[in-house]
Amino acid sequence: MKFYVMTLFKEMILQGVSHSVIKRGIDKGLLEVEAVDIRDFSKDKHRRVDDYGYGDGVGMVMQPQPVYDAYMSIKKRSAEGTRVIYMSPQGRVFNQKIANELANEKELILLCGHYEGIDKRVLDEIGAEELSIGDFVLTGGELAAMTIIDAVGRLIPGVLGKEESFMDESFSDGLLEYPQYTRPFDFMGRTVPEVLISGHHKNIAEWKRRQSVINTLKKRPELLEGAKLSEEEKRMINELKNQ
Ligand code: 4GT
Repeated sequence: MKFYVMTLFKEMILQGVSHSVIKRGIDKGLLEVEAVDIRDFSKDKHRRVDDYGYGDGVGMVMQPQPVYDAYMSIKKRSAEGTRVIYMSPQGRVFNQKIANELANEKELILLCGHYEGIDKRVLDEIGAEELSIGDFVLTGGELAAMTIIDAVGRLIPGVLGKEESFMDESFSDGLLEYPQYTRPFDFMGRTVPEVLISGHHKNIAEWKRRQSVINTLKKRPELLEGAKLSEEEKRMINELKNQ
């Protein structure tokens, strides 16, 4: 999968994808991230890409022409129908379901704004969809774009190792993870739950599932609405709720 990132801060994007799992995905040829500097498309002698907002003149807005020209430079060499996603707090709020949906795309163009944002006319002209990573304000879209690349990139087959992708199946049913433990068995008098060292695989699987349900009920009860639960698990939740 290829991500084009339109940005004023290429180094931030390239640095952000040069570690760990995503870097390995790139090295294996499964992922590609190309950062395109919007400033390279400025026609201004000082390479400016922003100007005062119309109206009260408060705040700086990114001008349409450099964004349009940067987009066209990508469009002519990208796959037909490639979606353009403008990272914006006004967008649909990103979640695992959207990550799965985006992982089916061959290529994506992620557009990052700065200052007060980008002139609305160019967003309309290039058919940009808006996507938010949560209800808070950032100084630029780059951290949001990097979040999308990370969450979507790790879903591309082969990007995660065998062990890592096995682990992942537990969030896909809409529950939070169970708690994790590693050596030593005793850390400052706190020991690991006995079932985990029992070697009894069926009991371990049941314990993990139960812990996931308990964790979700305690920390994010609203997630249980959309979770895939057995009749027994539904009974268990009602019991826990009444305790
Ligand atoms: C928040 C988000 C985002 C911003 C988010 C345009 C100028 C938007 C600055 C940018 N803030 N981008 N994608 N919650 N700020 O996703």
